Amino acid sequence: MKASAPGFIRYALCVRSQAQLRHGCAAVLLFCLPVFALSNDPAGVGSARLGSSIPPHQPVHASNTVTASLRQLAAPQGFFIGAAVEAQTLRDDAGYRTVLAREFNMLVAGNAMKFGPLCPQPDQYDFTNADTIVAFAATNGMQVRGHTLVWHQQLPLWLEHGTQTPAQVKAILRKHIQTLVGRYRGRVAMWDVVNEAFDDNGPALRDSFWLKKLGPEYLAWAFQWAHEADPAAQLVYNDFGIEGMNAKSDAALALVTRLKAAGVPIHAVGMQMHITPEMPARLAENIARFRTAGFAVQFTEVDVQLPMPVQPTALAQQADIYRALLETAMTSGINTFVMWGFTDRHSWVPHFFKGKGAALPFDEQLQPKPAYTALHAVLTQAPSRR
Ligand code: 9MR
Repeated sequence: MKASAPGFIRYALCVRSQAQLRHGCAAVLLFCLPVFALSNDPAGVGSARLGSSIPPHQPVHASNTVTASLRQLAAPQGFFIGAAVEAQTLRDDAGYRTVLAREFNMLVAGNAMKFGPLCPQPDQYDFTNADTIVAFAATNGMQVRGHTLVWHQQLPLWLEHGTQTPAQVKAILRKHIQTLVGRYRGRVAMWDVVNEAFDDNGPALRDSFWLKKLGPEYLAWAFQWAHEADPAAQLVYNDFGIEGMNAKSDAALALVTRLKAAGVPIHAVGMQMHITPEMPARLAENIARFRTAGFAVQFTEVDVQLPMPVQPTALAQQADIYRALLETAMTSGINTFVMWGFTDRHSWVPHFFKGKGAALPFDEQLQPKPAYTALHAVLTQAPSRR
């Protein structure tokens, strides 16, 4: 289902309880893979920050061949291939950790850096899960995307249902952004500063908690506060349904262009890319117009959901979409391709879309699917095309 299709709205209505998202403490089991640093600056945010690293020899079996992993193919091309992760899963699932460290050179916290899960009581932050993810990334030579500073979902209940005045809400948001970005300064390369500010189907701004309390100025303030807390971080506007040419992406382009022209530190646009096996309309053309306006473009939450039970023809169709997405990214100047998870063992899709699933390139047994083989082939062939 494309993000703009009516059914996608369901996901906004089905927020899991925040209790489900709070995870307990446990020791972090980490890998110690040898690494080397890249000398280029692929994401344009400073080589010290994004000097990527890969394990030198971690072969993977895909299609009965022994070959390099995705990150081993991506890193020399200055490319970041990433996945969203949950800290509890990192702690509990050794197979998950192994595949993650072997295949990816970028991580994003699926939930651990959201305001509600991080700050269940006023001024009481629990960084356990976020720290777990950032430490795993550092140990395994991976970059971290921060997700997300300002969103209408997963807010702390004390705030969402509180009686704070607009001035107090402004001070709370500023403190939150500066606490979080400040803590990970130098360790989180890029932040989704504002997430999903537009209505599900656009083009109007979402009548969110933030818009109601603060008015549209909250958008510029959030970027400014994040920039103050870490001037080297790449700051991103992230949304769904802005992948193709449509009224919502028109509105997003107009917004980020207006902010940039006003001197707001906004550097990139994240296209989430939660889709069905159908390409967004005129994707390359849409990416090009954001880049022409001066923004880096990233694919930030890629998954391609299928009807369940999954059929071989659907897996082949899904592989074609993953192939086309990565090819489009690599031929459009994009260097960040992050999936919303990597294994069907842990994915939001079956929980939010009845009868849908199998959206990621590894199956529930952590075995590579045709989609993995497709990604691998694109990365293998890419140097000759770039
Ligand atoms: O994957 C996240 C899931 O575990 C949460 O329950 C959900 C809450 O709405 O958020 C999911 O992540 C979302 C992301 O933060 C923003 N874009 C859409 C993602 C999938 O819903």
